[in-house]
Amino acid sequence: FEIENHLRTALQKKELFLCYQPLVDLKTGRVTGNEALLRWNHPHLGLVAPLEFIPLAEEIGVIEEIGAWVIQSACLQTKDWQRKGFGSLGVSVNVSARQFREPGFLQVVIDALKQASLEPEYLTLELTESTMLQNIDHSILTMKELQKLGVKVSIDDFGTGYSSLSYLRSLPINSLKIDKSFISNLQTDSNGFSIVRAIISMGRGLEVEVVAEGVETQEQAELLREMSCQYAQGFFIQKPLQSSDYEKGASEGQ
Ligand code: G
Ligand code: G
Ligand code: MN
Ligand code: NA
Repeated sequence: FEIENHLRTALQKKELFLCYQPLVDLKTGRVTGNEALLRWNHPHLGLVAPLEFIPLAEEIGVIEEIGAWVIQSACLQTKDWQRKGFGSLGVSVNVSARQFREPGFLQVVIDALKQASLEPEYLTLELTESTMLQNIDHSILTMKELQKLGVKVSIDDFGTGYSSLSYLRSLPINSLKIDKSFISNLQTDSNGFSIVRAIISMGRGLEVEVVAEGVETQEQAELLREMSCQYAQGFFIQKPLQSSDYEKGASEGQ
C-alpha cells in the first residue's frame, strides 16, 4: 500500500513532472510539436515509469486528477514556449482509457485551453486503439466534440490494437502514430518494411497525418522520409527532456 498512498499525494507534493519529446517534420527537419510524457519522482524509489504507476492511478481513482494536471501543464508550457518564440509548437498529451470516459473530460480540456490561452489547434490528444474501442459509440461522440472544439485526436501505438480498417474509417481522427515496434523492425525483414509502407499509404488514403515513433537511427529516418512519412519522433531526433533542458537545447539549436 505504500506506493498507493504516495501516489495519492504525489501531485500535491510536486513529485510529478512532464518531459517533452519533439515531433519533427521529416521534410523540413523542423520541430512541429512535442509529446508530453509524465514522470514520477518517488521519494524513496526514485523515478517510477508511467507504465508502472498509470495503471495504479487508474485503479485507485486518481487518474482524473493527475490526467487533468497533465493536460493543464502541457497547455501552459506550450503557450509559454510559443510566447518565448520557439515557433508555433503544438503539444500531444496521452489520455488513459478511464480519463477519457470520465463525464467531466471535455470540460477539463476546455478549462485547460482557456487557462493557458492556447488555441485548440495546438493540442492533440493521443488515444490508443483499445481506449477508443472500449465503448466505440461514446468514443466517437467524444472525439467529435473534441474536434468541434478544434482539438486534434491521434491514435497512439497504431498497429498494436485491434482496430479493423472499417473502424478506422469511421473514427474521427487527425493523425496516427505508427507503434515503435514496427519502426524497430523496419530494416530487420521485408515484412517490417511492407507494413510500415502500408500504414503510411493508408494514412494518406484516409487523409490523416502519420507520425513514426521510436525512430532510433538515421537509416530509419531516411527510409521513412523516402516512404513519404510526414512526421517522426524518437531517440535519434531527441530523447524526452525536462522543460529546462528542453529550453537549453532549443536555444543552442537556433
Ligand atoms: O515515457 P514512457 O516511454 O516511459 O511512457 C510509457 C507509457 O506511458 C507510454 O505508453 C505513454 O503513452 C504513457 N504515458 C506517458 N505519459 C502519460 C500521461 O501523461 N498519461 C497517460 N495516460 N499515459 C502516459
Ligand atoms: O505509448 P507512447 O507512444 O505514448 O510511448 C511513448 C514512449 O516511448 C515515451 O515514454 C518515450 O520515453 C518512449 N520513446 C521515445 N522515443 C523512443 C525511441 O526512439 N525508442 C524507444 N524504444 N522508446 C522511445
Ligand atoms: Mn503517446
Ligand atoms: Na505510442
